[in-house]
Amino acid sequence: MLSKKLSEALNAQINTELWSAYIYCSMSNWALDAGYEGIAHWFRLQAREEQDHAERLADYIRRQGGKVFYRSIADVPNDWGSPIDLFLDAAKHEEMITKNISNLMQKAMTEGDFATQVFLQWFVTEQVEEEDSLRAILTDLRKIGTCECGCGLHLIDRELLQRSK
Ligand code: OFO
Repeated sequence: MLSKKLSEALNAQINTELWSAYIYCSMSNWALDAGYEGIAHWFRLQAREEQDHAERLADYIRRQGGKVFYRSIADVPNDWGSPIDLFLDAAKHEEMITKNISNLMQKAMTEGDFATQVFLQWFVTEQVEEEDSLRAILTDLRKIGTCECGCGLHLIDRELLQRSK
């Protein structure tokens, strides 16, 4: 059984995950408009992942006797200067999500709620993966920073098109 406080905090995280999905949809849309098919595809899959995260949280709240609430989602940005700006924003966003997950874990520990700690462990691991994959893309983008013909960016875009899940 979830405490009211933890149930509210997990519900807030559902909203943040759906907001993340909304941000990544917007990033995908920007990339499509800018002609980066692979980047658009990568962010579209990322948006789906965030929706899955929200569902995972909702299922857990229900299974623990809590009530799920879907609240309004905040506006998201729609414009970026370049692919590197886009990924820098995404990396910053994921760092913020990691802090949120740590705060949730801290709350569960303070309450001695072991089930929620075990549940949140999956998110802790997931955040390591998400931050790492964004860092890897940013490293590649920085490496081609001096390439003026645009072929490096084209290759990265093609590579991102290969993402399958
Ligand atoms: Fe991108 O992370 Fe959800 O949790």
